[in-house]
Amino acid sequence: MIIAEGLAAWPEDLVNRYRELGYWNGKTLDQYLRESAEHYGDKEAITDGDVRLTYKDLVQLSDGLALNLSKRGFGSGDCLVVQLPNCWEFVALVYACARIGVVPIMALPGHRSNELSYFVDHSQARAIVVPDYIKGFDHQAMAWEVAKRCPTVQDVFVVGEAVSENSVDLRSLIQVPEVAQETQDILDKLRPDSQDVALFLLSGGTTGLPKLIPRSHDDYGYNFRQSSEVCGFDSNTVYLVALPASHNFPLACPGLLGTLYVGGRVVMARSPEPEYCMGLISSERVTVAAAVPAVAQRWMDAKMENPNHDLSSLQVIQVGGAKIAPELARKVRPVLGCVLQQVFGMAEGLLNYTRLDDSDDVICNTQGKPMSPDDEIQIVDELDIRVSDGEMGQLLTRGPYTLRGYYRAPEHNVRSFTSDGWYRTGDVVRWDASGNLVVEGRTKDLINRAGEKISAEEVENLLYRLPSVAQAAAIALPDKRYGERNCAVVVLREGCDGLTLSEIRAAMEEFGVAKYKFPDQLEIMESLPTTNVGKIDKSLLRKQLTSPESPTQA
Ligand code: OOB
Repeated sequence: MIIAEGLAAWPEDLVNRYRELGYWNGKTLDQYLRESAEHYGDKEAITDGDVRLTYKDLVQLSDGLALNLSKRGFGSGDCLVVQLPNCWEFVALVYACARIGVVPIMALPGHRSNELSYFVDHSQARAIVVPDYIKGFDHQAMAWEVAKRCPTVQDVFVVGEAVSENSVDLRSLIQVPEVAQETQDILDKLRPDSQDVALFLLSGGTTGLPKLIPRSHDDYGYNFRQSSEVCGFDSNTVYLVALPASHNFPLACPGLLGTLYVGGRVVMARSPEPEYCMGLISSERVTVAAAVPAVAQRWMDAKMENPNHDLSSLQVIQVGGAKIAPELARKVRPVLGCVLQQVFGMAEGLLNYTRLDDSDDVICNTQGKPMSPDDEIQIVDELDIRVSDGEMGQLLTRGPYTLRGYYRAPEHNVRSFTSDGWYRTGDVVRWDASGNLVVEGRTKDLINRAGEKISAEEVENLLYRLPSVAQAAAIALPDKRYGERNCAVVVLREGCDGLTLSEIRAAMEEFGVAKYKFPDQLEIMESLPTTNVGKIDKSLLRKQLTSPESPTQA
């Protein structure tokens, strides 16, 4: 598969500019790890339960894996769908892929056969990497089901104890290579170009299934380097990965890649569960953790319930993925005893951070400002005309780490980008007097459920697969726990007996859809309101369903 054919490149003058300014420095992701190992070789890089790896260990193990992958025929431009929980093997795999130009597609542990087959088909992936089980779910069996449907898949790699005969035990490939110099020589010849795609992130898509976001070594390297700088990361940083590591936020904002770049230590948490994470923060002396607002809220509740948790090492909690309510933001310092940093980012690129030394007012009430002097921002109205200063409008952006097009998605790209390359974020924002952005809403039709983005259209398409559904709308309703919940509003076909939420959820399970996309609530109506152009009027529906008179508000 020649990836370059499906990519939209940055214009040449900008490529030159980003290079001259040193944003793009010609390094591949694995080179950053190698450089850290030169300075901090014997220092602990990763803590994952009982496993503690030094920088030297991590370099050697990922080189061993790179060598073994290349012996199995994987090389430049080959894609792998990676679905792993937070574990040291995930990190070794990311660096191993970077070393030889193999491109991981960062699937989430929650994805199911429906999503995985789509990623494989779209990227022509040659392998799928899964754990054996998570919470009783057999990922290996699912990977094989997908592999049977998708002829490009040649291997299923498994991390875990229960590796079946036809799968390959990934751990058996992660070895320290025997002759170091020989290995280096072989691998150096296989190193990709820094402009090549290093990995594919997934968009929080508004249409159908998520789009693939190509991130090059050059642009992603700048993403985590500049983030580390803005966030004050250094070799004393101990960073907790509590959100799924395949998300941009914990991966590279500054995330685990940014921590390893500065010689810090990464602590892998299997879940964001409050008691477990509080325990890790105190036993590992974690200094920085990243959370979505729903997780931050649960951590704060846990700390208030059990004030004995020792969080004295914690200096910063980064919160992003969805807007944190100012009231919750104000409680962070008194409850957790650390600084809050708001992160308004997107897998597509642009990252905004409140700065650590901003006033409490800015930290609690804004979503920060762009991290790069070369991030370009425009706030426009529906006609793409700039609004006046301080007015709300749609956020458009370009810059040294913001994509120019989704992978192999020309039709979608026409809608998501202006003709001169601005990415339409779908967020409605304004500049506040302090020079920071405030997120006020969005134009994109999705449900932001605890930071996971669910495309309304995708949910609707799934609902239409049910024989009893005549009309369907998926809408976001406010939710105490998740920030937003996914509400399915349905008109039934004449003569059908009815439909329940559990029937919908069972059908979606049958379709092989990720659980986080299942509706949380069902409303059956006689008809759906429409706008004057005949589209379902979702804002009216939302109003009806959230009004105090609504029966669902009881
Ligand atoms: C992060 O990335 P995605 O790709 O899952 O979602 C991006 C979208 C943004 O366009 C915005 O709608 C929303 O998530 N969002 C926020 C926010 N952070 C993200 N809305 C309000 N306030 C915030 N702080 O979510 C992501 C990627 C990198 C770092 C952090 C978050």
